[in-house]
Amino acid sequence: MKRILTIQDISCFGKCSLTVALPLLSSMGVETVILPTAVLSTHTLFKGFTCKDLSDQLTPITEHWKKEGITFDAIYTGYLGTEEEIDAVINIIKSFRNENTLVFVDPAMGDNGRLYPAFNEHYAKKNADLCAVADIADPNITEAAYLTGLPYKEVYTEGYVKELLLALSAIGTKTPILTGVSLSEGKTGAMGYDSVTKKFFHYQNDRIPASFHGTGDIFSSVLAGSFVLGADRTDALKLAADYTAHTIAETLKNPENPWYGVDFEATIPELVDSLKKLVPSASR
Ligand code: PXL
Repeated sequence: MKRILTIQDISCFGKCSLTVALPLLSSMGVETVILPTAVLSTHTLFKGFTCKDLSDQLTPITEHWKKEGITFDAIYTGYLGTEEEIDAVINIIKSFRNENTLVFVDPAMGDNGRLYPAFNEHYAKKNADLCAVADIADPNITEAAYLTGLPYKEVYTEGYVKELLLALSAIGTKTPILTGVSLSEGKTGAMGYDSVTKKFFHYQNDRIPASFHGTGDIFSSVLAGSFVLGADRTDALKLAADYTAHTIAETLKNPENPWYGVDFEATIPELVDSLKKLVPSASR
C-alpha cells in the first residue's frame, strides 16, 4: 500500500484541510499519515474561530518517525499557518524525501483575488519557497498571482494561464498545475505544465455556477492520491475535477446545503469506482 504524509491544519468543523484529506485519501486506498499544524474550532471564514498552533510539535513528532524508520511515498502539504511553519515543513520534506518521493504542495492561502483572513502578502511570498521544492504544486489563479508577483486577472486568456504556469516553473516547481481555469465559456478545470518535456496539459469539464468552501482541498486530495497511485496525469486531473464537480452538484441538491463546505461524503463510492477503472492497482 502506498503511504502519504499530509501536513495541514485540523479545522474541527468546516469540511476542509485534514477532515477532507484523511477520508478521501483513505478511501482511495492510500495509507494516510497526518501531521496537524494547528487545531482550529472552524476554518477561518467563520467569525471568532479559535486556533492552537502546534508548530512546536512538528520536530518531536517527525524525529520520532525518523527513529522508527518510517518512510513516505509522498508528502502532501495544504493550508499552513505561519512563515516559520513553512520553513519547518520545507525541512521535513528535505529530511524525508528520497529520489522516489512525490512532493505535492497545495499553497492554500486565498481565492477570488484575495488572501484568506489569516494571511498577508509576506506570507504569500514565503509560500513560493515551499513551491520551489515541489514536484507538483496546484495553486488557483489568485494563489499563483501572489506566488509569482504577476497581476491577478478575473477575465483572462489561455496566454495568461500559460504565463502563470511558466512563472511557477521558474520558481522551481517541476509540474505546476493551475486550478479553477476556464478555457472556454461554460467550462472549468485545470491546466498544467511539465517543465521537463516543456508540454502543457489540461482537463476541462462543465462549469457548475456555484462556489463552495473546501473544494480546493477536495481537488488537491484526490489529485495527490491519484498521483501517488501512479495515475497518468490527465487521468488524475479528470478524476479530481470530475469528483469535485460531482460533490458540488450533489450539494446543490441538498436544500439545506451548508455554505461552509460540500457534501463530499455522499459521492465517495463513485470516486472509488472511477479510481478502480483508472488505476487497477487501487482496487485491492
Ligand atoms: O480550505 C482551505 C482552508 C484550510 N484550513 C483553514 C482555512 C482554509 C480556508 O479558509 O481557513 C483553517
